[in-house]
Amino acid sequence: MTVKDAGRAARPVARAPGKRAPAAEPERQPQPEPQADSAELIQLLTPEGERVEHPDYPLEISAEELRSLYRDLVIVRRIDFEAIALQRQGELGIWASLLGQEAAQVGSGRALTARDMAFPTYREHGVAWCRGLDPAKLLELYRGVSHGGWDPKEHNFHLYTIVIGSQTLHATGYAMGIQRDGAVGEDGEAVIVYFGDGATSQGDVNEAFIWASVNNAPVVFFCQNNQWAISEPLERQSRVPLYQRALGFGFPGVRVDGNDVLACLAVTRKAMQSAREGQGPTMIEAFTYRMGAHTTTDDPTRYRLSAELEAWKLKDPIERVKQYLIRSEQAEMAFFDEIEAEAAQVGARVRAACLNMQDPTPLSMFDDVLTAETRQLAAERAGFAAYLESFEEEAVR
Ligand SMILES: Cc1ncc(C[n+]2csc(CCOP(=O)(O)OP(=O)(O)O)c2C)c(N)n1
Ligand SMILES: [Mg+2]
Repeated sequence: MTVKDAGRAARPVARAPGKRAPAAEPERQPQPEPQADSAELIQLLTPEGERVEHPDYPLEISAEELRSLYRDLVIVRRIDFEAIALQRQGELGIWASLLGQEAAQVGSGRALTARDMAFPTYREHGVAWCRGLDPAKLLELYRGVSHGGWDPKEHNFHLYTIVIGSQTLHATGYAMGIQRDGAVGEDGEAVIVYFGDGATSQGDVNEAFIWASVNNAPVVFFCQNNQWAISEPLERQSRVPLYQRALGFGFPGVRVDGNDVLACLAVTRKAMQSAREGQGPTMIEAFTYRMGAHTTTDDPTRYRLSAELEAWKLKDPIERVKQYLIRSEQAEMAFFDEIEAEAAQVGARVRAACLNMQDPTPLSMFDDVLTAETRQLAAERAGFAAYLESFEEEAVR
């Protein structure tokens, strides 16, 4: 199905009041809005909850699987709400909300096999859930009681990465490792790496595209285009739709409705299978919207219009699955109540876990820095220990 994503009003380029345009910026002739062409958006479930077919992405899905996806979507939204509330109450230092991006994350996350490896940014709480990571682990990082340390091998879910786009290189290197281990082919494994629309402007991401392409690496580049990189709108990142970037690097790019969990599942499944079989990388642009603030320290009302938010509310990723389940009689009303109750329980568990987290001892920050301690690290540890002891002496005096 072809959906035109036309109609996005061109936004004026924001400049601080009184600031002159940089002299180096050339005068531009008016150009068409880069994202407003009739790019094909792959969709299997409309915002109204109608199932539609796509010839390239046939998807057989049982009622049970559908209900299970709905459960994931509701639970991850609940975890997110709980974390935002905890931050507001001073229990977390900061939180990066996934609100609006649940379908992109659950759809792609559920397309992975246990052996596939996922490399997230800092917002992939829904993917973490699908991989089986305890959500409390994510909160440890945002509470500042750990450096984000979980064992990536335990759930094949790598550590959160704050340095924008750098994980695309890690993922590509990992994928090249899979190749060299001979784990590509029938029953092969592959890598998925998540990044944002803003990240596509980073050198690291472009280098990763080149490496992955020329090495035919088994990696899927999953870009959640949530339309914003903090306060920078998409049109400040690209003059072409993001998925078309892949073509210039020599591998396929597809744009999927990022608020459609079924389309995200089908498109990611196909791309991962192709990577596992040795057919190289794919870029998936999940066209979605960041419904909340960039993080809890951000105020989006300062740079974007509420009308935009209102338009995206109508495309809610959870509501359309609910409507479809009801309409196609694949769930009773009691099911939705059960899921609500379960989500509330998960939320309560995450909250309790957060409140029970112990502060680490200051010296523990030197642990796990390197596999073997160097003289320099030992000296830094000793210096810091002496510094801490000086407070005790002061207290005695
Ligand atoms: C290399 C680097 N530059 C700048 C930042 C600051 N920063 C944090 S998030 C962000 C925006 C990222 O936007 P996008 O890639 O669209 O991801 P989103 O947050 O929208 O999911 C920036 C610039 C950073 N963390 N790392
Ligand atoms: Mg973004």
